[in-house]
Amino acid sequence: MARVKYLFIYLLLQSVLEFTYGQPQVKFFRDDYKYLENTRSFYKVHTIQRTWENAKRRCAMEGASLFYPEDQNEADVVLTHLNETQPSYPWILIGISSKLAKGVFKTIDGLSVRQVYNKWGPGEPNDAGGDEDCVILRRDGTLNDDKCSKKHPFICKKTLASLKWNEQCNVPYMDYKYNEALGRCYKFHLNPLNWKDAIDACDSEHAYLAIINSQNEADYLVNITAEAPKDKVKGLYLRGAVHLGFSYDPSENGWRTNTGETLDGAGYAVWGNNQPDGGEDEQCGSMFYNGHLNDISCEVQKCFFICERENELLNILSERFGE
Ligand SMILES: [Ca+2]
Ligand SMILES: [Ca+2]
Ligand SMILES: [Ca+2]
Repeated sequence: MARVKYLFIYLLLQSVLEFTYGQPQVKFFRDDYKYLENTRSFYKVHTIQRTWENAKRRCAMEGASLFYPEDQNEADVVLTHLNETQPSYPWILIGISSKLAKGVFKTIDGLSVRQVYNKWGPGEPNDAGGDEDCVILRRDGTLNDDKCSKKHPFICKKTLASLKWNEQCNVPYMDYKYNEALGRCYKFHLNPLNWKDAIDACDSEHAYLAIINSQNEADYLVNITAEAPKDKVKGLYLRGAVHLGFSYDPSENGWRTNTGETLDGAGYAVWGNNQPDGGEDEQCGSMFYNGHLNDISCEVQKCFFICERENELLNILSERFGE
């Protein structure tokens, strides 16, 4: 039995070490991205349709970029992949636009369209109505300029060469920090968002808006908040609080974490002075920089926020070694 156990641990360590040292061999970005060897890149077909700007932002939030074909080969490979996964989509948005200068089509990384795949459809780009600055790739492989305000499916792309692996947190995002005592990873987001958008931002990193489950965790979140270079962030946003994963649930007539627990049940319910104080205007959750809870608007105020993530692999390891 002991030998079987050690063999298992050995194999497990082996897989950890591959992640750590074997980066070029590890062809994994996220489980929702498909690796295509032919272009040595990962792709995700997004089925929630978005405007061009929103699509670009969503890909960036996932640590990727809005796809455009670099050449005929990539156009062929990705259209084949699209055919196999979403055969009903007539076209997708791609990372080429003329938003900066009318008629001058550039990729999101600043290349002229002439330097990349640029097989326009007949008569395109025609700038119909003087209002077509965002490019779509049709199923037949031709490009068309279309209105940027229209929502379409799109693809995010990550090259293998640009992939960096955060070995401690088992994610492709280097800014997640592992806390050994808590067995969790956290990221303090320095781009202020409203509560709902913060949920989305954590979700795009396969994490969730942090939930405090103990005084220790509260202390740690206070620490990383104190250490974050917040003063460098200019602009209009609410200072003094960070969004957390809880909100008011009218059907329960009480506060619940985003996993559905009461605050006491989750393990931490220390409110700030006179909080909650916002009534119907403040039905989402945040934490003052000192760790005390505060109700906050779900959509009005932008704040910093913290994402939390469990590290499945490390959990397995600690379970196995701890038994
Ligand atoms: Ca057009
Ligand atoms: Ca937690
Ligand atoms: Ca409040």
